[in-house]
Amino acid sequence: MNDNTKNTETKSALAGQTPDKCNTTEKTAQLDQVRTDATNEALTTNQGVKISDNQNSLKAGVRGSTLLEDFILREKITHFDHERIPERIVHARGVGAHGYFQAYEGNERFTKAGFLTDPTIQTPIFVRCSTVQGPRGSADTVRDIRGFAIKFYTQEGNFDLVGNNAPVFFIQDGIKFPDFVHAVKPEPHTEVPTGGSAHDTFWDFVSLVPESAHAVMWAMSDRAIPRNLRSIQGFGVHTFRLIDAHEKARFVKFHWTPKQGVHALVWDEAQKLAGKDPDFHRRDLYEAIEQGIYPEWELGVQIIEEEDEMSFDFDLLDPTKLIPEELVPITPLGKFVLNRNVDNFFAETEQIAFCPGHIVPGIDFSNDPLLQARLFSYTDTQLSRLGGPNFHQIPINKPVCPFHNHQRDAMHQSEIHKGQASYQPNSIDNNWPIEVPVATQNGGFESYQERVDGHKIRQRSESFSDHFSQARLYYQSLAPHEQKHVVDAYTFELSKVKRQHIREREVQSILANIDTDLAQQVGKNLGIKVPDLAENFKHAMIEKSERLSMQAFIPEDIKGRKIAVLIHDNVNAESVRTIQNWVMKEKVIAHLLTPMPAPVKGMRDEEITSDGMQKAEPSIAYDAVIIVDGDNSNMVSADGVTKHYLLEAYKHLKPMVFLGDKSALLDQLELSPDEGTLIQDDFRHVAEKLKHLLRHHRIWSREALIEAIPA
Ligand code: HDE
Repeated sequence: MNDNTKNTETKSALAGQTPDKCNTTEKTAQLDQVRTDATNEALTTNQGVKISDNQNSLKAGVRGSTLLEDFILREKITHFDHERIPERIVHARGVGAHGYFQAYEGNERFTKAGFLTDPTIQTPIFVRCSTVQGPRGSADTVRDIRGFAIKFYTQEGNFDLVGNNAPVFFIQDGIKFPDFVHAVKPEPHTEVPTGGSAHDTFWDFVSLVPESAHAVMWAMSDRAIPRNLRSIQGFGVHTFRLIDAHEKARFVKFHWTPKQGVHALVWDEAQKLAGKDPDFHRRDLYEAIEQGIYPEWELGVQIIEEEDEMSFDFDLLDPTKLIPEELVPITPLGKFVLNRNVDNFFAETEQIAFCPGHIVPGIDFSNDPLLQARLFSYTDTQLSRLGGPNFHQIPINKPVCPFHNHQRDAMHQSEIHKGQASYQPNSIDNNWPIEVPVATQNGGFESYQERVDGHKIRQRSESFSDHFSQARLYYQSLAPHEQKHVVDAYTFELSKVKRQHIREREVQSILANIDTDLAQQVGKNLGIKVPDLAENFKHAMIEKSERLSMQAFIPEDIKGRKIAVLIHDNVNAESVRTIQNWVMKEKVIAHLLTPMPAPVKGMRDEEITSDGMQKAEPSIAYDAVIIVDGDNSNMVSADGVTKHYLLEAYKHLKPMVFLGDKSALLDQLELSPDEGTLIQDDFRHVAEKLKHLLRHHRIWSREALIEAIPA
């Protein structure tokens, strides 16, 4: 028996479980096992030598030069000098969390994968969400597609579902990926801009490559500025296969849908947050999990029988196309929950290594040429990022099931392999480890036996040639306010493009082919004439798909939504208590925000502790604002910070509750009260209405009125 086997037994024993019923506890125990022994208090060098002085280097006299012989100093500084590893070439900025996946009943109809078919198992998972363009230190809220990668530590090996929060991608063939990434990344002569696509090289590339039209439309929509990472949808993008126990294959598209609803920032908020709180998304996810508000998604698949492969007006292998849910509804497979934060960002979030090629029996690939290139790229990139081929031994990447083979040595080898036989077949070590035939229970992996017959050619299939009809389908499926935001986003981004011919090409050759109305609005804003190409439009199989609009994802509750509660001295403490009770019941996150960090006094001299000061916790970080009543109208009306807070929340279309007599304040602010401004004496009378407004996220009807409000 070799060392890996022993490790697995120890892991299972630690978690008090048998290896085939592994759960999150076992993964935690595994990670704990690698922690250094905290019971031994001594500070030591990496060689175990106890250190007597960690404050002073070794010098030739108290005022003398530092001695080269100081091995303690040299070891410490050398290690520090090498603390950083290369960041990911794309998706460098990310945040991760642990959780579990649990399958629903009945999935054996489609797959033999154990973790999808045994509803009694909670499979540990690790999720990492990321932006694509920006470096590690860039802001969270930039306009960008979000990566959404999930590692399932299953009993049959690790399965990585490495998806995005958009269902389509910018290119059809992996050979274009370096070109696309070079175009969107900061420009090489200035290393500007950080985190965004509003610059010449990006728009030069996408206006020359019409296959990008659909994905660019998603990037210009509100999907690309999510409110938080708890409310983004996930998509596997490519067509994959599920294989059942009779080796029957079906094509599938993976989807994961948040229980929290799908919500976005407004553009002004996104830009301000990038400066005021660049860590907004990572902080939000961390704090929600710490507070026991665990985000949850339902994992499902659109299933296409092999005989129906050709029944669409696009190619299932084309990653720039989605299958409207009206044509193929989603079959739910299970749910996953994020319920544990990382202990160490570097060890877990930074060192996790995903690869779309990590699949398990019951799941297989399709011939999507983008997916095929990805199968190579991800393990390859880890060689330079994680320093060699043993990155699977890093705790966060280790499978929880036994793994043995004859791969040996190499950089950062952390196993001590025993025995003489590191080859197969062998008679010295009883031919261990052995191949597992496919036919046995829990058999070995076998690729789906797809029949292949073709010429070796560099050519794109004709079935990949329609680039515009689904971009139009997406635009036409959006709610009017979402369409307006798309127009605004194209206008903003193209306004940052210096070269007129690039702006013109995007509007006249791309947008005019997508939708005349969209092209004309953007063209008008930029002063560009738009040809009417509508006669030549090829139309998608359906005109509109409800589920493409974020409006289709209104959550049932308001768990985890964030409310700013503004209070001043002489506040009505009774109202504060009523709000706090409601907050507990609805499991929302509410912060009592005060003029200064010091506590404020209630009307009866009660002391009320501050959760933060209004200047430091801006309205852009919250979903709604309540200003509490009290014997303090003059003080509130004279507080410029509070007035800015309220104006900004109004401008960002947030539900607002004004308790008590706030007529003077409202007059000063010159706000037109609407369905989203709730004016009441008693919070209990507006609580249900506030909940309704929060579920629907923003007061869209207000948008037409706000242009006049200063930023
Ligand atoms: Fe990636 N991608 N990608 N990608 N991708 C990486 O892998 C690549 C693509 C996605 O949180 C890299 O470990 C190629 C589509 C996510 O660690 C790299 C192609 C989709 C993440 C790489 C694509 C994605 C990555 C960089 C075209 C959505 C972050 C570091 C053939 C379905 C994973 C790394 C994490 C990361 C290559 C296209 C999603 C360089 C060559 C399509 C979520 O290997």
